[in-house]
Amino acid sequence: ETHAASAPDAAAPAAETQAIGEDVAAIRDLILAKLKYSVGKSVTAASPHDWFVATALSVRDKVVESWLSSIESSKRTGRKRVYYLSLEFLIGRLLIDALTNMEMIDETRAALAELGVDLETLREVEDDAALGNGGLGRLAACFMESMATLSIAAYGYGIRYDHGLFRQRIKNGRQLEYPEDWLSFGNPWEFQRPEIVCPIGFGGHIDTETRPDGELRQVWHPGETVEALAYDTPIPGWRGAHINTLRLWSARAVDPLRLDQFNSGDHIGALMDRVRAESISKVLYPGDTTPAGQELRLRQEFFFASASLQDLVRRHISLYGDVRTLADKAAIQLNDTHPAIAIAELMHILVDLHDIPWDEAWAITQATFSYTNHTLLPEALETWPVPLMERLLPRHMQIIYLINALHLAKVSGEPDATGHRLAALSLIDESHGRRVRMGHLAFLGSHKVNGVSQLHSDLMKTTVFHDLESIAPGKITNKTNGITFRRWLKEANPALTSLLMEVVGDNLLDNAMVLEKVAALADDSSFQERYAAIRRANKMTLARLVQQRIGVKLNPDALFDVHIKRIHEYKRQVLNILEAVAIYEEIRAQPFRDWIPRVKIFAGKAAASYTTAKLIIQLANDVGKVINSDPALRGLLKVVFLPNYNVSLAERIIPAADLSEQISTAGMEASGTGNMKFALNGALTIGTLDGANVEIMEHVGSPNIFIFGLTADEVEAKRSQGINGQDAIARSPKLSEALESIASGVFSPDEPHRYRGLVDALTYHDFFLVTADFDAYYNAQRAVFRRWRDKPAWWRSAILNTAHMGWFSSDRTIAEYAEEIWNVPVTPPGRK
Ligand code: F55
Repeated sequence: ETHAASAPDAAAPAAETQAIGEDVAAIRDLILAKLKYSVGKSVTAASPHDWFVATALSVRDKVVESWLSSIESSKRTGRKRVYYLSLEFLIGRLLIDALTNMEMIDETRAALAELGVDLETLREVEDDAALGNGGLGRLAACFMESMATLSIAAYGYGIRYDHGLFRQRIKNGRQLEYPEDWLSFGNPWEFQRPEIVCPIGFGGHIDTETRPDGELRQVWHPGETVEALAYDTPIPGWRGAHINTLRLWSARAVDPLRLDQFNSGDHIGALMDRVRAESISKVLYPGDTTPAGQELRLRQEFFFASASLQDLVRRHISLYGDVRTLADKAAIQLNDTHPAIAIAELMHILVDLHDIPWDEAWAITQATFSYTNHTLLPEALETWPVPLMERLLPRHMQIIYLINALHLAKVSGEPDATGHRLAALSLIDESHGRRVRMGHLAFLGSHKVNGVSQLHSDLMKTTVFHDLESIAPGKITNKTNGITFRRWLKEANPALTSLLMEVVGDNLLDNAMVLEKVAALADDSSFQERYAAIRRANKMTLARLVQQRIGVKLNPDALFDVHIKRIHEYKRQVLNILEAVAIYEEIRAQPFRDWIPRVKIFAGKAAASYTTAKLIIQLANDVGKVINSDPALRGLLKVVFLPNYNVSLAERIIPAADLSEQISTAGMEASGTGNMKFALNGALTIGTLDGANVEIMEHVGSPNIFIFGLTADEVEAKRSQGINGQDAIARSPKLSEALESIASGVFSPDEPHRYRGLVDALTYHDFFLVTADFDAYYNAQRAVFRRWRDKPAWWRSAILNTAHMGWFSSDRTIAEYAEEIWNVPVTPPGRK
């Protein structure tokens, strides 16, 4: 050691190797000890899963070491804490993530190799934590990582679902849903906290009592109580400098056996109560965009909001002794409206349990909360029927009425306070039965409200929040989404990351903006070659996976054109399929033109109840089946649908993509985050001017992205003239032919009319403007082909995409939330 310090040039490498050698031996011994004493297996009997658990527990030890210091230091410094409330955390796998952030991955790989174990095998046996539907849940996971990276004292609060998002299988081209069971082999990352138990009430009645000071107090006596049990998972930030806690709640019946009832003979009744209580955390609601609207969902929302608020208020009081300083020491971020009932719960806690006067309680609440909106789709805005709220949460419904009365009283004095305006501003929607507007509640109870891309935040002000914005100008701000580069660059694409680090230095993951330095090499042919070789290798790996999973052989030199995300009409997978069908017919007509070999890759889940989305999955599979087996194509076009899209599959697909499909109807995709993952890894985007695509274009430069189609304004104008597709179809022979072959059963010979309804809808009622955008999309795809033929031009564009994506790091997004919404300091990571 001393020798290395005095003679750094010659001796340093040897000393470093020796240090690593010692680390490797220590890690190897720790893994062996975990295998023996914590897993209870010998080296000879251990399965890959046993090795995974032993390795996870060994890195967890290092994580815990730092975790306890982080908790201690947050306490000592009295730092303001951030609470991220989300019904979803779409985490995926944690082994490689923890090893990466603790900077132990190379040593651990070597230690396992000494034991004859391959780290990549262990990576694959970990179940994804799929506690989310899509972008909203994945954003929460990226934010947890960036908050730790920036040393923000943050807690994630959510539900520990026994079953995450359903597993998807494809049978005869159709989606089947199977229960997901991520906990069946145990979860080595979490710590149960049996001492942290919060009682959660439902139903019952309210008594009015007189306080000693003569004031009245409302006392809620719930008719039913469920317990929330805490499970903590440490979330390490980059370089392990700071570790935060993800606290997930599991529901338990108050007295699981109710021996009195058992003894009195009603054991069925006792078990029913137990099942009812514990069903709250059984399963993630699988609808994205459309809210579920069922009682169980409202019970989930209140269960976790109440547990989290009780927990953080208790922590605040134990640290600072007075609940009235909450807003100085806590910022609570609502991930969409799903946890918005927390606003009424905090008012209940402050007013009913701590005797704080209403106005003061409301000021504390507004100063503490902020709300992120993720969608403008009217059918996706969460509302709850007043009668359901009155039955399940009678006191909270009273509180909401009072918030509304005071709010409407304030605005009704203004000169423009028409009945129409007051109806638009009210917390209660009276238009189809009386319903509580959770977006309005979240807006009123927060000091800041944000959208997730510039376009989306702008549209919030002119559409759903127009009236509310007028009474609180400046409350709506923009926080364009981001992604964590640790997972979506280093862990998913280690080879590319190493190449980039050679250019920009090894602080790439500390400060993503250094990526800009790569732009200087965009035309460097030897750099282009190395960049392209990495893509080629990633495509080979993906091709092997596709062969294994669905038995289709892919040509790694083909253009990999990728469309992966939840299946939804607004995301327009149908537009992409139509282009595939059009090209299929052209290749058959002129098989010997110089076609560009291309693979269309689809993946994504449809909500089980979303019939049209499921039909779109079937269409993709049916089209693939015909195209992939047509010898006339000589392999020039393949269409594959990869089943069971999830985080870990995305990590395989994205680094192998040449083209990224981001083709939503403009104005409908709030942001998108997959778009960022692709562009960072150097896929070119074909996309509409929607969500964050607009900002991606501004950063990567319009020559390096293929933008097409109607803008959000044009979509609005077009819709106001009618959404009949007949004119667009009549004007486009390629589109009419493609629609005709789908409608006539070319791809569904066993049931020729299977897609009649779908084609009729596009023809007569094309709300998502697929037909209106078809020609523009088709032409944009031809521009992609022309770029692909010019290989130096293609790789130049790809490299410039990577180079200019630094701004989309979730570290940047979180730094903006910290500064402009939470008022907490950030400490960027750096080399120790
Ligand atoms: C889940 C449950 C309900 Cl009830 C409603 C919506 C969802 C959901 O998953 N929404 C979702 O993923 N929204 C997406 O959020 C992303 C992160 O902000 C955006 O990038 C994306 O545009 C948006 O659709």
